[in-house]
Amino acid sequence: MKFLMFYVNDTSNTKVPTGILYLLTILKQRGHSVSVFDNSIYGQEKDKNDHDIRGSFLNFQLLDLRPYGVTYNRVTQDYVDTEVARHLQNFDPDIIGISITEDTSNSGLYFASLCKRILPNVPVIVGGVYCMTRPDQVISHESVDMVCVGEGEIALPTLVDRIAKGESIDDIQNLWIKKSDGSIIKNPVGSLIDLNLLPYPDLSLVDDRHLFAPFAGHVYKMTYIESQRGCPRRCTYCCNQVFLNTYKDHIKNYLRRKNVGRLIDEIVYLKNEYGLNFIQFTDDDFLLRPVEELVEFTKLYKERVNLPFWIQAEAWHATDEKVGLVREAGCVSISMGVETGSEYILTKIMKRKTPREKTIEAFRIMHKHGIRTSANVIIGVPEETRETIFQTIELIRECEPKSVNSAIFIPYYGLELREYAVQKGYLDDNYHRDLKDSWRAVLTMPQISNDELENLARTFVLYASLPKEDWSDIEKIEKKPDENVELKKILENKFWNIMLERGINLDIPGFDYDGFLKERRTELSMRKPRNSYQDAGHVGTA
Ligand code: B12
Ligand code: SF4
Repeated sequence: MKFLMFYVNDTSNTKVPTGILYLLTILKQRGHSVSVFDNSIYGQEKDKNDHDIRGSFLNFQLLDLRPYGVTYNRVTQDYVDTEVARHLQNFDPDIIGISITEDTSNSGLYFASLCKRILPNVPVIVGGVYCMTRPDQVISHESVDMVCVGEGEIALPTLVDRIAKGESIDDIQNLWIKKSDGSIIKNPVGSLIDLNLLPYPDLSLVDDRHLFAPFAGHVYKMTYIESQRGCPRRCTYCCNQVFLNTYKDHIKNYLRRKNVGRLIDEIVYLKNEYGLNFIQFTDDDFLLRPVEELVEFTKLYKERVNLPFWIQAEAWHATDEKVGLVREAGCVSISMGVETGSEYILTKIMKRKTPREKTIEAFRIMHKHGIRTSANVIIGVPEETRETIFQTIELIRECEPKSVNSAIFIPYYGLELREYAVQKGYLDDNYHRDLKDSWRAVLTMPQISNDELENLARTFVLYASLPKEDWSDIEKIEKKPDENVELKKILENKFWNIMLERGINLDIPGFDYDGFLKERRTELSMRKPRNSYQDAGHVGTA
């Protein structure tokens, strides 16, 4: 069978989409022919993409990725539509899959309509996290035939195999199926996949621009590795709630991890096959692994992989012993959710159980081990006030991370905090996240306006990093940015000097940066030009 997958990614937020790759690799291994239509490379939303906005929030220094071949074509929707039609004609798929998040669901469903217009008899299946929160909305779309309401690694290959054999597909777990009379079969979610049984992702299936990404001031050739899936906690603003609710009948098996030996084999394979020189783990909390496993991981990773890597961790598990182990293995940077400095917001609104002292201690430990740290905060949750935001600023000042990511709360479907916002009248029950809202505050709360929230998000890192004597000037650029352009430049310069001194960027000792770029340039010079359209270029993030 020929399976075509749409990777709907309008913001050109690159990096390898792990889940989709698992699905395609499994299908390919089963003898099916697979192809990807990836709209990341068209840069349709490039005037205001996440990278640029986060760069303007001073979350990191923007880097020019063009020398590494990471360029995009700024094109119109008509152009993309023609490309889709050409792809459909050339590949002539038997089944079409579309992967969406809430933000990209409008685009994804637009592609579904386009496919149906061109190939009306080819079934369309839609999957991705949004389908776990609003399967009814997705299946009701006239161009959608099936929705994957859970993990896809068993459901999708079963579907494709059965269609190939002409067998019934009506009882496949995790799938909702629309029948010709319009009725819908809603199969329950089945058991969770054992991560050890997954194939090594076939990175050749995605455009190699997804592999060249910036980190802390340099570009590396990297991929995401999923060593663990799930999180045991239930913070009210986090997508893990969606997964836990979806799999409420399988909760005991929800949090899974790959065996260390299996994990190392996969990384060694990917390193050798694709010439990777950096690894990022997607795990929500890499340090959840018990110490014995981290000891084994450290030994094998050093011996067999020996590449710098980045993880995310939760303060509870960032103990001296665990941080020391991953540091020894080659971990250069840890990203940690600090979220808020307000005790009330933390415990009552976010329902997070990590006390502020624990967070401060975790940063102290990570710095002691020479790890570059990055702190993530969320502002604008229900009941947030200017005062609670300044409590967060104070906490960040105490933690002294090397970089700070300030985000505004997004009320995605399926989150407890969204329900709360609706109940309190802060959010319209029909609110649906769209990319046009990127980095916008969307709740309507009496105690703080959205303008104030957005202005604070934009200046958050200045408040959190510059000496307090600068705060009155920061307030001027927070409140009247247009009238204080020069002042903004001066403060931003001062900020970069402080952060560069503190270590926002990182030179990995012994890494041959010049050699790597030269090698990439040679590789690119031997390639045929990608196409004749305007090369808009791209700046990326760390
Ligand atoms: C790594 C990551 C990225 C990477 C890779 C993206 C990717 N698609 O893999 C990058 C940096 C590119 C990225 C970008 C974005 N991300 Co992101 N990302 C993640 C993260 C941390 C892990 C994703 C992952 O690997 N999960 C594990 C895999 C196995 O699960 P999965 O991708 O959902 O796929 C499984 C199923 O959903 C299903 N499935 C998926 N697609 C399809 C398609 C078909 C046909 C079928 C049958 C099944 C199926 O099968 C897969 C295997 O089981 C998640 C959080 C999380 N824990 O999931 C956020 C998350 C998915 N991202 C999110 C968002 C918002 C975005 C962006 C919109 C951000 C932006 N404004 O640019 C873009 C959109 C990109 C896109 N179109 O996917 C949100 C989505 C929220 C929501 N409710 O919709 C999440 C949940 C985080 C959050 N804030 O809550 N992201
Ligand atoms: S600890 Fe992190 S990953 Fe886990 S539920 Fe809370 S926010 Fe989500």
